[in-house]
Amino acid sequence: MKKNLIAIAALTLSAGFSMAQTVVTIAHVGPTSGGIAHLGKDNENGAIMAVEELNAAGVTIGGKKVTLKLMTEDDAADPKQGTAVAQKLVDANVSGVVGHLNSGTSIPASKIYSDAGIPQISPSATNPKYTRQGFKTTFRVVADDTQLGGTLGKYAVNTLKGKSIAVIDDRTAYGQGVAEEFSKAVKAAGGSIVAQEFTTDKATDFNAILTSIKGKKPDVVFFGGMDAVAGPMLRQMKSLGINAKFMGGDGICSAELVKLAGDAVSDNQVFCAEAGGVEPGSKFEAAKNEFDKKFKAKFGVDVQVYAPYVYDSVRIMVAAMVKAGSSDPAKYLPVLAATKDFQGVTGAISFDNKGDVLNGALTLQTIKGGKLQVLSVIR
Ligand code: ABU
Repeated sequence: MKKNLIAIAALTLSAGFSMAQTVVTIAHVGPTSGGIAHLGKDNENGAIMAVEELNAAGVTIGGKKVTLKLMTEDDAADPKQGTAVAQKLVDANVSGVVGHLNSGTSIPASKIYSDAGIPQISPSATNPKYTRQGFKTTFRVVADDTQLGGTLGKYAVNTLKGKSIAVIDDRTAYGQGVAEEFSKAVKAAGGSIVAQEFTTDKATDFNAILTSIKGKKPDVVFFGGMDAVAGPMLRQMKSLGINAKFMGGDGICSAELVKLAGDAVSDNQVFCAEAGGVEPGSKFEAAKNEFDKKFKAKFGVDVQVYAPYVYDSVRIMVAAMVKAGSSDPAKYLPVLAATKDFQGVTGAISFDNKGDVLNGALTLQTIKGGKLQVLSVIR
């Protein structure tokens, strides 16, 4: 009898989503080491906050009170480490995954989650391919690079009046993808791409490519990549006397960029777009501001970019489990896919048939007075 009880208890503790479980494990993955660890940690903190708040409020799934457990993993923004972590999470029988942060890790990991039937919501991977592989398990709560690059390309030509535009990318799935979309939109709007250069997501010295770009006298430089690379690049642009406007996608639209670039940027020189956003004056603006305040009070740092999107992703996943009455991925996945008008801190979230957020927003921003300032929210 005693042996049987021990066996039942062991089963209860080890099974990922058995009938007897009271612990539901959700995973978060992001790069919490390496050059963009500040962004990975930002995302992870969003997940921690969501899980703690949900547990404090109480979660009942299928008539049973459950405790949510967050399993956090570091993929170092590296595709190989990303797939290794994905396999580890599948082996651990997690009920769902929020992550990864990067397109370069989210895309290869998505095949592993899809094969295992485990839902994955990326709060920040913007390469369109992520949700275009035909996987039923793949979701994203932000706009994609077609929207980002397209809007920024039009803006460079029509609003900034850029005629000669230089493009640099870091050769990652995100950087290359957003730069291509940007270039397409520039050409469609009548601008010309006068230089096309490449770097990597770990580079720190851009003198050779910037010197070459300087010779082409561009009025706008677009960078497809992340803030950790954009910051030093902006400093080196200043040293070389390149006064062009500088643009990038959501990867550079962070609180950290302002610190990294420091006094190398002048007001209204840098333009970027977050792949989401809430309209000023909307009820979501108040919710987002409240989130930002709570986040700062809890972690002692400002939100970088994606933490609120992670927070919403965790809550959407748990809401689907509650509605389905099960944390078994096979049971709650169809409910997750049917998410409609979820009231998040980043807006009202519904998924389309690919798993992408419907009618996603972009928030166009500039650096002014040493801070990121919102110019407009575009849908
Ligand atoms: N969306 C910018 C950063 C993440 C990524 O897509 O790689």
